[in-house]
Amino acid sequence: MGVVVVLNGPNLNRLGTREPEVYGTQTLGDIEALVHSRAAELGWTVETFQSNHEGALIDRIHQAADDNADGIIINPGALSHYSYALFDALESVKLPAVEVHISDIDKREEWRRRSVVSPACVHVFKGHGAQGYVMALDLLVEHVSHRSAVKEGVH
Ligand code: CA2
Repeated sequence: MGVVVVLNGPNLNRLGTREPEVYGTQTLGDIEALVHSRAAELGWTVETFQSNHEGALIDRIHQAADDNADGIIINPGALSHYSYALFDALESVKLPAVEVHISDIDKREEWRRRSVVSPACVHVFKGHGAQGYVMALDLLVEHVSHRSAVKEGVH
């Protein structure tokens, strides 16, 4: 049992409206429903938040730590490519975070290939579409459960 906060950055509220060849046809609501349903299967809870504002995302990361959440899944959108403030926020809270990109950013424009947020994350899923969020949840649950088992001396 645990709590994961799922964060989505700028423009991801527009998913499903344009560029289906890049981002698929699912809306952000569809993706959130998918993650909620996987979390329910695992007996975990998911809290979702989307913002087009860097500061609001940073505040939500701090809140996740203050609420003792177990981990963060984040698709920072284009902020991935330049927001050192988001990197610092993730580093400052020390919660395990998994970064998700719907598209394969390595195969797109040069400027999309680098994420400055990635070094603050335990893993990055790119190019798996909506399923990437489910993969991120599975990995986080595994990561957190393994860490508590090690702490308790169970191997
Ligand atoms: O592939 C991803 O998930 C991205 O994080 C999506 C961001 C993009 O800036 C990143 O480089 C990669 C943008 C997502 C929103 O863009 C839309 C474009 C058209 C229609 C709806 C959303």
